[in-house]
Amino acid sequence: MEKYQRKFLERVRSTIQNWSEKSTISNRELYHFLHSMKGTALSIGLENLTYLAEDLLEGIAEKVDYMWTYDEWSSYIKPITDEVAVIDPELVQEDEVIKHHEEQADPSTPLILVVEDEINMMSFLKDHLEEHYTVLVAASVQKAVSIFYNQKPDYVIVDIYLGEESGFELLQQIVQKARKNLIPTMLISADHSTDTRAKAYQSGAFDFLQKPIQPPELMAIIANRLRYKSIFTQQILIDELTGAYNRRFLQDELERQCSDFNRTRSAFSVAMIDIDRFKSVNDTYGHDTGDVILQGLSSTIMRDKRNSDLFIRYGGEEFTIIMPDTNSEEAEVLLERLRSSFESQRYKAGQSEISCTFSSGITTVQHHTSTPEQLLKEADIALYQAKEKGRNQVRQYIKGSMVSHQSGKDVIHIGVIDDDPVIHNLLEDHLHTLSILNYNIDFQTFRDGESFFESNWHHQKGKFILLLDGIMPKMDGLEVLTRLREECAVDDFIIIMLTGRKKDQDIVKALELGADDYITKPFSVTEVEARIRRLAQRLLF
Ligand code: GH3
Ligand code: MG
Repeated sequence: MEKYQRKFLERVRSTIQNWSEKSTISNRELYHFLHSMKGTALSIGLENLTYLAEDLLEGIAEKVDYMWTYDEWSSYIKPITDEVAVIDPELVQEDEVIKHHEEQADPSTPLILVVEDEINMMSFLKDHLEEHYTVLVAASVQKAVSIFYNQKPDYVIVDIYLGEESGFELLQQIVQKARKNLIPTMLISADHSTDTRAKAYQSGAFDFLQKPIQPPELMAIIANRLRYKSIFTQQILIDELTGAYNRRFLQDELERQCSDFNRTRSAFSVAMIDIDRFKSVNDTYGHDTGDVILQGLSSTIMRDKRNSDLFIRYGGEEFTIIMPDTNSEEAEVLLERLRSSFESQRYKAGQSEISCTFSSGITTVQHHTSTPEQLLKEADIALYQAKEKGRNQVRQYIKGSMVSHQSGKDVIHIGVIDDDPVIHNLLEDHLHTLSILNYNIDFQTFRDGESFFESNWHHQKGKFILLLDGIMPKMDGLEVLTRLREECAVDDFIIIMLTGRKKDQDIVKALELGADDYITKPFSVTEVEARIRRLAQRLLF
């Protein structure tokens, strides 16, 4: 941490030095200097500077077009220069540095989606919920629907009043899926008339909470629902939408098969199936049509598979088939038959008829040491080779083969756009060694939006996590978001805004423009790391 402090202080000194060489500096420069100090200093253990910067910022907000003379600015920031002069970085103890509580990066932490367009309420809910849960926020119905389908939250809180839109509109769009997947929803509103409450429950909301919200009540309701949901889902082994077995069943069954193999030596095979370009089906025809195709795939396979084969929904549009007593050739014949059968199906999508294909990877047990995890990984490698070779095909896993690093899903790109090099170093040191399952991390930092877009980094294949500073001199965070949305599929991105102010109106704009979350500066790196880890797990499955 000393390293960051030194770098930070060096930069502060050099800015002050540069200013001394000019006759005046703009208010914008001064604002930016203080704002960035406020955002960074606490994260690297220089909390006094954060507090000083915070106080000084308040005094200059109104002087928008003001030019500061040397005497003016140097006396204005004197508390900071005095503080810098007394800091001896060597005296700072490493363990004093992380001020915030450390979160455990546990991907099983429930995910709560908060749909709210009013920033004070949003940050109030987020602060309380984040003590126990991972939280994603959406400020519009459209963004909420997309998070709902892509991130699969465990609980959804919706404000009835969403500016031009209404929470009821959102509920209408997600209620069926929420019921099927046992995702409880809560409506919140200042209007708690009997009519409104009755309408909330009739629309499918499980809970209704009246504003002002009392956190203990909110937390108790959610904890209750999640406990109930978890007991309930533990007992169900069938996926509601497709009728296939669910993932819980998969783990138990694979363990059973592996131990059977150790006794009997009778080969068995495992196939992974993934629908091709399924995202574009959803994007073009809507999620309801997507669901019809998932059900169609399921009924095709249930009809054509052999009785002893076990068909499981692995997650999203990925399925697994366990084929007992089946060698690799037999497995390939079966999967080829299923592939061609699915390919020939037609589904109604509005006025037109569409068809879909899938790709599949197969592995066959050869060693008594095979574990469920290993088998799934092998089938997955073969699956991605099938995708790479052009999709709509079945591939066998060949021992020792690896997915090449350019092949899409095995790389997670983590990018930081922030004009503060100290933030770069700090995040880079912590994040470039981050390991998320078997994925490679590509870590990149950018000083501003312009260099980000020039680099074309965002046009690579794969999934992206982007940490985006809200205020930057050249192209601010909102401009970056707008342009990003025009240029690529933001669904492959998780965008986290880094913001200096908790109740910043720009947060709402950022969320409307496609950001998924925000973190207030100063932040703790461990907290950022935990957040990234959790969101990445969700992005990948
Ligand atoms: P690829 O050929 O590389 O597999 O492309 P893809 O578009 O199928 O892959 P990607 O993983 O990008 O997209 C999968 C999509 O599946 C994203 C998600 O919205 C959608 N999805 C996951 N679960 C469900 C679901 O239960 N219903 C619907 N309708 N869509 C789902
Ligand atoms: Mg797919």
